[in-house]
Amino acid sequence: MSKIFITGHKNPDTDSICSALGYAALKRSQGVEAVAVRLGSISKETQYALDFFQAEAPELIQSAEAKQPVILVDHNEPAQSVDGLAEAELLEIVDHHRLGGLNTANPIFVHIEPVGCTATIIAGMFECRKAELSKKTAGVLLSAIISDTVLFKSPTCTEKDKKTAEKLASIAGVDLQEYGMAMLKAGADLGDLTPAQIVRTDSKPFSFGSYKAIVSQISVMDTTDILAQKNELTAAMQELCAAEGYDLALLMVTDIMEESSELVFVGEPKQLIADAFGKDASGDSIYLPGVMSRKKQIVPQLTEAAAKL
Ligand SMILES: [Mn+2]
Repeated sequence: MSKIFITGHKNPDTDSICSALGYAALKRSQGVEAVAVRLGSISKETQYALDFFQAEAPELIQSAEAKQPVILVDHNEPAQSVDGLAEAELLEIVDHHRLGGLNTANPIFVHIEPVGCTATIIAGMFECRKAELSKKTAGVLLSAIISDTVLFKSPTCTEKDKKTAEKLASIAGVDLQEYGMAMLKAGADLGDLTPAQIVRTDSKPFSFGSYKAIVSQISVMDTTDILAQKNELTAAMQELCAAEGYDLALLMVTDIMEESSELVFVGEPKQLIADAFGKDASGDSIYLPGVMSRKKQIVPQLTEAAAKL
């Protein structure tokens, strides 16, 4: 069998990159030929984590060849996965998202658990398989947990994520709060990102009933600067819908400090957004206090509203 590719989702976030690296390290420690790959560019936050722990970024691939053995981490929806997945040989899924319509020819290993981060599951696998966790891998997995749980502030965060992060921080030799804030700050630096890049960086496609939507998220320490560009952002979102055939584009502008999101949107039906969040959605954005999680506080609400529309 050729080398197994372990990949996170398209437009990879820190969990998708770091869980792929961590799971590949675990597999290799068990004598399995596996390599982490990625389906898109590395974000500033992820780059900060990789640099800090001197880890190499996974190799970028465009698609999977037929029969290529593949393991999916941090996602399971084919629309978010590697092109060519249907013809590849899917071996395993390790994830913490909703199930999203995958069919397989053969029985496969699946570990899906509703915790805050895929890396939490993978750190647990190191423990139960009695594999040695290096400082580098511990740091990389820790970074994913900090990112996905927004340093434990996200409602997706569980006690298990926290406990795991504490253990990983002590192996990696970092102060959890200090390193965590520094990493989140690096990721929240918009720098020279254009509106088109902001909209595409951390974005995932979904189907809500018969509607095709793309839901993006950008997390910042202060939303003032980014919301000042709302018109440019909505223009970029209109373009994205036209180019890729989405009915709706939504962008969560998440304020890490305030623990809230401004949900910016374009497209139709706006009624779907109004119903999902119980707000007047006739404009181009709504304010959602306490909302930080796409997976738990945006996608299920839209899914449910679409079923009733
Ligand atoms: Mn994740």
